[in-house]
Amino acid sequence: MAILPILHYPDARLHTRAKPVAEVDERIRQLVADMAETMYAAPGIGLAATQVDVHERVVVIDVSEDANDLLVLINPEILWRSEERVVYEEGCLSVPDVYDKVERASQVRVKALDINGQEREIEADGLLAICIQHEIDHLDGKVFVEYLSPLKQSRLKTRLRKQERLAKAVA
Ligand code: K1U
Ligand code: ZN
Repeated sequence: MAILPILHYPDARLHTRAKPVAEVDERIRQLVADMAETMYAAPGIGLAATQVDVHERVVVIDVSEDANDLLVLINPEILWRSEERVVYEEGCLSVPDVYDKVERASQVRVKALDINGQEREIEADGLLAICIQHEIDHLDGKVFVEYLSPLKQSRLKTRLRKQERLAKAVA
């Protein structure tokens, strides 16, 4: 297993649309193991392959209190979203130390392959529903800050580019 480097916004590679996984084989199982280790080490409650510069449709999520209930979604598709909406202050491992409110569907039904390549359907609400939508956005090349106002996005980009320059200068 390995901890993988996470891309940081505004890296252009975060806007790549991930391709479907053709076969859930040993290579994908190794990717899932590395992504889970990376998510738990961060720590985070989700991670999409896009964030580790792998542009295939793979997501890991664990919203349990004890971080011991890993959910693996391969080629996830949202089949249904509730009309009811919820606002949550989201974070993102690709946008460190930034939290802001995002409105999303409060419930979703999702179809995905599991780690054995079996098709599963799950219904989710609460933080799991929010996290699933956040991670599928990553696979579609969308970062949560794109839901914020253009002014907030532009200020954030300027601040994060400056931070990245400073970090490189002292490294
Ligand atoms: O996709 C990611 O960048 C992971 C992200 C998932 C997420 C968080 C909140 C709302 C929607 C999606 C994170 O895990 S950010 C870190 C975080 O929320 C957290 C970290 C440790 C303990 C509890 C939460
Ligand atoms: Zn994220």
